[in-house]
Amino acid sequence: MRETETIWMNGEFVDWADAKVHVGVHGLHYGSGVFEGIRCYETPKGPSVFRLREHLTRLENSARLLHMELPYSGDELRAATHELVGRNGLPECYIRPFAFYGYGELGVHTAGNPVEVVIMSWPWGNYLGDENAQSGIRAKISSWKRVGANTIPHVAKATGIYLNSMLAVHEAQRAGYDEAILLTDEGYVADGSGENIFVVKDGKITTPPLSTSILPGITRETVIQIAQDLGYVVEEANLIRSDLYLADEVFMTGTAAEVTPVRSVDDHDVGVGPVTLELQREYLDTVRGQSERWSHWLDLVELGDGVPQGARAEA
Ligand code: PPE
Repeated sequence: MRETETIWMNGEFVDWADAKVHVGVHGLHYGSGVFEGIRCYETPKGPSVFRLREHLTRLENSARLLHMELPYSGDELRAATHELVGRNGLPECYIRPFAFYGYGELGVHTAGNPVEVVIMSWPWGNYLGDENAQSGIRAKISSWKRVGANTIPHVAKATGIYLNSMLAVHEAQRAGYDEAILLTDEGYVADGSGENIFVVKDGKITTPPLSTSILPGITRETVIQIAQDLGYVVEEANLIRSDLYLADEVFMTGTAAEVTPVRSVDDHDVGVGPVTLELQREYLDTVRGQSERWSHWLDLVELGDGVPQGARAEA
């Protein structure tokens, strides 16, 4: 992780090195936290956080699903995010808001523990590797099943749930693959360890529905809208592993992974295809403010006086 200047921690900016917690925090022992992954991109109008409000709404929903009361409103977290990006001075960065039960009582029940909230930002390239974003990744179906909807609410981006992803990606990489694809207990395709999945077959695009225990990805929803706008038919439907093997194209989406082609699944070559590359190009144009149609998704970072940073730099 590349360190930056400052971290927003419980309402204050602290130096990167000082953003510490005690080893007794509840979240560390039981994975009782919720988080977000967001990206800020450089656009012609200045640094712009992509779909910040949607990410903060998902953070609030994740907290609600855990009966966790966030001590800050979405507007406060949005302002803090803007200020953090401005202070760290990085026009392109990854942003990680994170809320967890802090120090107070140990024991699985969370009573007696304050909710702590932090926001970090740092530079982060493509999750699956910048080269893989062009040439595609090799994926493997995991022997670990995606946690079911009645095990942990998968709609929540909760920290503890990521043990499921960690086990899957470790297994895949130990076997020489780049990324894991998890199936549900029933055998339907769910998501990658940190990405949603799409299949292209005969010009039609299909992605698993929310009922397959996926995280409701904001990039997933973004790519569905962009694809429909380009005239593609996009369907949310159950997929089985053979659909991946026989696909014309497979790709993954995520804030960190952006749009990444999958070139093989379990050694069945799929190849990197034109639909994936077109959607990847359109997605990157959109997040970097090159597409008027979707400019409402860009949340321009403003400095304290309300002047967008880019405008100030030009002045
Ligand atoms: N599924 C999972 C399991 C997941 O973790 C992510 C995000 C997605 C789908 C895509 O969601 P969205 O980013 O809203 O399009 N994974 C984050 C990286 C996880 C990590 O910290 O590592 C991310 O992309 O930020």
